[in-house]
Amino acid sequence: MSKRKLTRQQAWRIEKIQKERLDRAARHKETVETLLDAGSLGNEQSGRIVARFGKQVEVVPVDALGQPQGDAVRCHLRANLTNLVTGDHVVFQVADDAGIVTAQETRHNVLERPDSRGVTKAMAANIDQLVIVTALEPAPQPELLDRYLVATEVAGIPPLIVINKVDLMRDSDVNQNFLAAIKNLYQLIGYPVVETSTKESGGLDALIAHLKDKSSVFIGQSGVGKSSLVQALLPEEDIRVGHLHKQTRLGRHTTSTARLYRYAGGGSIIDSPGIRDFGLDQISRTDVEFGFIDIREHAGNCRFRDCRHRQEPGCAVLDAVQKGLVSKRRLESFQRILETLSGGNA
Ligand SMILES: Nc1nc2c(ncn2[C@@H]2O[C@H](COP(=O)(O)OP(=O)(O)OP(=O)(O)O)[C@@H](O)[C@H]2O)c(=O)[nH]1
Ligand SMILES: [Mg+2]
Ligand SMILES: [Zn+2]
Repeated sequence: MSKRKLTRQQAWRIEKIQKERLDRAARHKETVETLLDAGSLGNEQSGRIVARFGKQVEVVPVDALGQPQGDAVRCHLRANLTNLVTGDHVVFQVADDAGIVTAQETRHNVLERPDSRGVTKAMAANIDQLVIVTALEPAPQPELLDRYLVATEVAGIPPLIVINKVDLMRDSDVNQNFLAAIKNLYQLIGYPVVETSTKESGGLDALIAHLKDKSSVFIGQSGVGKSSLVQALLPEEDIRVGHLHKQTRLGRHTTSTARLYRYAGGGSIIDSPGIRDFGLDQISRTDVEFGFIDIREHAGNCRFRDCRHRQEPGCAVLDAVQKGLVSKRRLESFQRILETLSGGNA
C-alpha cells in the first residue's frame, strides 16, 4: 500500500475498529473467566470441533469411539487454546446456555493450506481421507489436482479423487475424453478415482463405498460441487450451495468455513471452502519429489543423485516418460510446481 496520509475520517474509522476488537477480546476473556469460576459447569465431556468462528467454536459430543452424538454446543475457548480447528478432539464443559473448551487432545494429523494472504493455516485435523473433488465444470485444472496430491502425500493422508458432474459428459465428446484421460492417468498412478453426479439417481454410489467409518474432508476448487455432494449424502442437513458465475463458469466461494457433519453410515464428513490455488509455499523440493509418487519411483535410478529430470544423461525419469511409464503432463506439472516454490530453489 502507498504511504499516503490517512484522512481524518479513515484514522477515526481505524481507531474505532481497533477499539471494538479490544472490547470484544475483553468481553470474551470475562465470559471465559466467569464460566470457569461459576462452579456450575457440567462434567467434562469428550467432543469434536464442528466449526470455528473467531474466538468461539461449535463442539459436538462424541462417544467412546469418537463418533459425534447429539447436538453441537457453542463454546468459548480457554486462553491457551487458540489453534483449534474443525476436526480437533477436545474436552469441554457446558453451563446453562454456553460451553467452554478446557483441553485439546493430541492431533493425529493436520491439513494446512495458505489463506488469501499466503499465510499457512491449519484447516482441519484428525483426518482419515482427503476427498479431492474435481468436476467437468468449472474446467478442471490438473496441476491443481497434482498440488493437492503432493499435500496429501506430505501430510500422510490418503486421497480419494472424485470427478463430479459426470451428467455433463453425456452429450459432450470433449468432456467424455477428458474424463477418461484423467481417470486412467490417476488410476494408473495408483490413486482411487470415482465418478459422481448429484443430479442423477445412484450418482453417489461409488463415493458412498469409500466413506464408511472414516473422517473425510472434501476439498477442491470453488463450484465443483463439494457442498452439493455433502448435501446429497446428508439430506437431513441444510447446506448452502451456490451457482456458477454465468459468464466465467467459476464458483462463487459460497462455503466460508470448514464444517464437520456426522455421517449416518458411520464416520464424519467435513465440507470446506473452495480455493482458486493451492500454494505449496512451505514445502521443499524433497517434499515435491516425495509427493509425485510416479516420479519418485524412478528418480532413485537416475545416474546423478541431484538429477533435476530435465535433460541430464542417464535420467531414469525422462527414460520412463519416453517409455510411457510416466505421464509427460505429470512431469511438466512437477517442474512447474518446483519453479513456483518460494526461494526459487528449482
Ligand atoms: N450438472 C451438475 N451440477 C452440479 C452437480 N453438483 C453440483 N452442481 C452444481 O454446481 C454448483 C456449485 O455447487 P456447490 O456445491 O455450491 O459447490 P462447492 O464446491 O461447494 O463451492 P464452494 O462452496 O464455493 O467452494 C451448483 O450450481 C450446483 O447445483 C452435478 O453433479 N451435476
Ligand atoms: Mg461449498
Ligand atoms: Zn532424473
